[in-house]
Amino acid sequence: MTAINAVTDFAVEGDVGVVTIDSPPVNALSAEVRDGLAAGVAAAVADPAVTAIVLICAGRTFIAGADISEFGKPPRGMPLAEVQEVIEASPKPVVAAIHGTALGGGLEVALVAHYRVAVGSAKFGLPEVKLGLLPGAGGTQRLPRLVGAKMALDMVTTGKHIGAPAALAAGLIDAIVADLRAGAIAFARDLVATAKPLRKVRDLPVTGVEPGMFDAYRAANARAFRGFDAPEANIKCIEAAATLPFDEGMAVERRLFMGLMTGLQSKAQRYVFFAERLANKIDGLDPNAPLLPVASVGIIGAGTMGGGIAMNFLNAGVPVTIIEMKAEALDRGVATIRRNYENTAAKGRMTAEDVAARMALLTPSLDLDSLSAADLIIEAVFENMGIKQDVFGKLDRIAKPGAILASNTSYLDVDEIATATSRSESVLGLHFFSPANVMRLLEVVRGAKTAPQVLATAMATAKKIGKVAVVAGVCDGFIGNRMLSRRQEQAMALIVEGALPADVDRVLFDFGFPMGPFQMSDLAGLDIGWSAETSKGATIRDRLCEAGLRGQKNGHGFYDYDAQRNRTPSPVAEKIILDYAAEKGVNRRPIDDAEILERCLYPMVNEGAKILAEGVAQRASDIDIVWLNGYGWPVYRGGPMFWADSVGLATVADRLTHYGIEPAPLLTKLAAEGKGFTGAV
Ligand code: 3H9
Repeated sequence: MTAINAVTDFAVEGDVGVVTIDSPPVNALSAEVRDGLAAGVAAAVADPAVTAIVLICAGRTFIAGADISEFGKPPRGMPLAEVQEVIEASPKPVVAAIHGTALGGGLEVALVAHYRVAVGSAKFGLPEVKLGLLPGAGGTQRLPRLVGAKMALDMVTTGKHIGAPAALAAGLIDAIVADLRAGAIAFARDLVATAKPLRKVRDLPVTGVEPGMFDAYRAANARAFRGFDAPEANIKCIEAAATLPFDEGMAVERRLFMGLMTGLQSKAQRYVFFAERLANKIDGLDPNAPLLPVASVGIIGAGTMGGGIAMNFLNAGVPVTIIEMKAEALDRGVATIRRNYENTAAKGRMTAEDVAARMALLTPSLDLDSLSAADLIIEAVFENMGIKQDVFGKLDRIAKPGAILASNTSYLDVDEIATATSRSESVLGLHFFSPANVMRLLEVVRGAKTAPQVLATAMATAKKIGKVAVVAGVCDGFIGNRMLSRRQEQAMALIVEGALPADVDRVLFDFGFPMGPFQMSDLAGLDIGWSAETSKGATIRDRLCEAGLRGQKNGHGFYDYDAQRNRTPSPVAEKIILDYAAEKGVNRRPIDDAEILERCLYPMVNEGAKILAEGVAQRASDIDIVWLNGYGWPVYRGGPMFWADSVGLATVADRLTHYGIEPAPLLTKLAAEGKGFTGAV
């Protein structure tokens, strides 16, 4: 075996040259990997003993893509296109041997090999669209030549991975082997023995092209692609592959790739990729410290929240005991969980056995004592300090020593809840977002006394159940809801001063949110936390509820809803708003879209600055991850803090002052220094 460079080895096995890349963690195409690949293949070509070449990777995966951390930096090493040229032009057949994930530039390297073999567990994808990009190393031109135009469209616009069996059926790979190295070498030898041609994907025709297919695809996916630049650029590339000679298609791909690469959307999406991974890291905590076991979970409350939380654990194979006070509520909760699973099964996304296996992990109980053996207990009862403290006091007596005691509170003081126990070190908040089995975000609320091991275990557990977890400190509403409150205040003020709910919602929808604040209120229910007995008609919300408007659930809220949930502005709500404004002596005025946007979003950024300065969030990017995963902030705008950086903090501070809101000290300071929150723009 010869070392080609620090990450590449070359060995000759009989008559087959094996080039091995070993660049942890994911063999991304760094300058060293690119140089090593080219030099390794060149060495194999030059070696007279070698008749065929295998490209293989050590570690957990084949090449997982370009090295994203190199993007935007001065170029080093051999350009990928030249490396690919060396491989494709090899006079000896090159076989890519794939395990783990062949993604992005990694798959594009495999596509210039003459043949591809993989183990059965390997996965393939061109996920560049998720980074606001397109496969810029010939992926859009070569993939449709193997799998056809339709499947290529799906793969590049969604970024989804496909498994080895599907890849084999589609022609993306040529064989599935049990032992990767031995199987690939045998495959390569067989190519030579049977004198198979050097098969260059670029020379194949694109199959499956149908008239009108590209426009039909655009129309069918318009909703999913709304606001994003990259899906359209990806479609244009596949269209070019279908209609132009290979080299011209490559030129289109290169041009569109550069356009995306230099744009703000891709910058935002690449930032999000790393931000998501960073959120899992806790400052000052040893990532290798041992964790507590979480082999069984108790959940108190079988309502919408408790049931949704339970499903996360059942899905991950963790047994759950779920508690209610009354048999009727318990039965209802369990029936809802079952119905949710059965609906999923009816859509073909789960088998009847999967449903049965999950339900078998669920133990309903009316007795809090049955949580005595649980490793993690999550309380999801009514949002009231007295009730929560009562539950935690009981848990203190029941739970085994070392059990983690978590509250799903969305606003309350976790430290105050913890005082009901004699073990504050075991208490923390786990704030799930509704519907808890669907939403990816989990705010992990660190109390003043929460033990580091408890916190680290909560973060690891979140990852296990597929959540994106962000650590938050104790404060009213933590990171997400605390910022949301600022937006709500402004949205309500705007409709008093002259805008209508539909104006505010439209502006935020156009910005990229899935819905605006008034649609969101209607969806959640206007009467959450409202009661007829105590209502004083002091707010617009009180008055809407007093008039019987409850939101989507009774068909009337800020909007009226028909049976298909289509909405039209409610004249009743509008009259209530106008009367309220008149009563307060407000002279309503026209409010333009720019003001709506600035007043809804800049105060949130301002609150984010306070959250950061107080240490409630560890870093600005964590705040962005909360808003991206919990509240539908458009990913191509990177989150509120990244977005504020892209607008310029001096502008944000000026406009806040203009609207009579005092900029937070951190915002003022960074603006004066010409800096941003994230350092990423
Ligand atoms: C591309 O290829 C463009 C070309 O078309 C055009 C070129 C001209 N680069 O996710 P994990 C790091 S665009 C740099 O926790 P997992 C990651 O930050 C690229 N670093 O592991 C993390 O670091 P740390 C297209 C990368 O097992 C560590 O590796 N490719 C890259 O859950 C482990 O990552 C993609 O978009 C990278 N490409 O999942 C694939 N990838 O430990 C992106 C990972 O310091 N990657 N890192 O936090 C993935 O989807 C997942 O990482 C993967 C492994 C499935 C591979």
